[in-house]
Amino acid sequence: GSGKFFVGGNWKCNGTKDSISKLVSDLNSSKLEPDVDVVVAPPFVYIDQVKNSITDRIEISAQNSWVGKGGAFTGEISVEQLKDLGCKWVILGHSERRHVIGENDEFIGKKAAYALSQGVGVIACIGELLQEREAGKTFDVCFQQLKAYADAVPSWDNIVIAYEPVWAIGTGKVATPEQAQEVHVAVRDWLKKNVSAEVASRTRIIYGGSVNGGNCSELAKKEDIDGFLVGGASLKGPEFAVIVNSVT
Ligand code: G2H
Repeated sequence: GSGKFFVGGNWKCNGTKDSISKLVSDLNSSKLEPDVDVVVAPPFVYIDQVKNSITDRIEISAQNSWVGKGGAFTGEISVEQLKDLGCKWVILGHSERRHVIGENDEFIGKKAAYALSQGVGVIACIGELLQEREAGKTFDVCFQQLKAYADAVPSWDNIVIAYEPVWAIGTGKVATPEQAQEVHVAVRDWLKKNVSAEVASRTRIIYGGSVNGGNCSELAKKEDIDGFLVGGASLKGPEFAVIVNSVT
């Protein structure tokens, strides 16, 4: 794989002050392999609580950010505010934001560029719908989403790509290691042809979609799987630790 193994926990819209306090204490007491970047993405309203109680070993990500500088944008959260709370990362282009909220490629690309301009790393999600996979369009869809990032960002230094096939998200239907590896290789080739060989070899490409403590180690063995973005299984501290420790 490329670079340091990277495991993110995307808590999505889950948790209460109490459940998050328990999760943080479970994470603080779990043994995590040293050679892994570990990141958790709490809901905005709990970021401060988490940052103030979690070990420095684990970095904080937001699940979304506003597309530019803060101001009169009711209900939005700016990158500046995320930085103020100690966030190092933001997840952008998640399928739930693309397909439930309706964010498009161009808007997501602009968000990525703005976050990077403020020094916040981007977990840049891509992935095809089931009907797109069945129509043989998996690579086309992923490449189009990648191109939107590439057109917008000045550098790939602070980007991790998360391949998350939409049919595998929250469904319990994980991609096989071969299915994930096939797309990861294609993404790396795309970067090589369209960005640079250096960016292609250095950029981490992580897999997301129903990763759990039972399926992570087979996936982690694949050459081009450089880590995971974990949803449901990241809400359980001990299971998340198993996934972090699946680094090979
Ligand atoms: C994919 C993933 C985390 P889950 O969205 O981003 O969620 O692991 O629940 O499928």
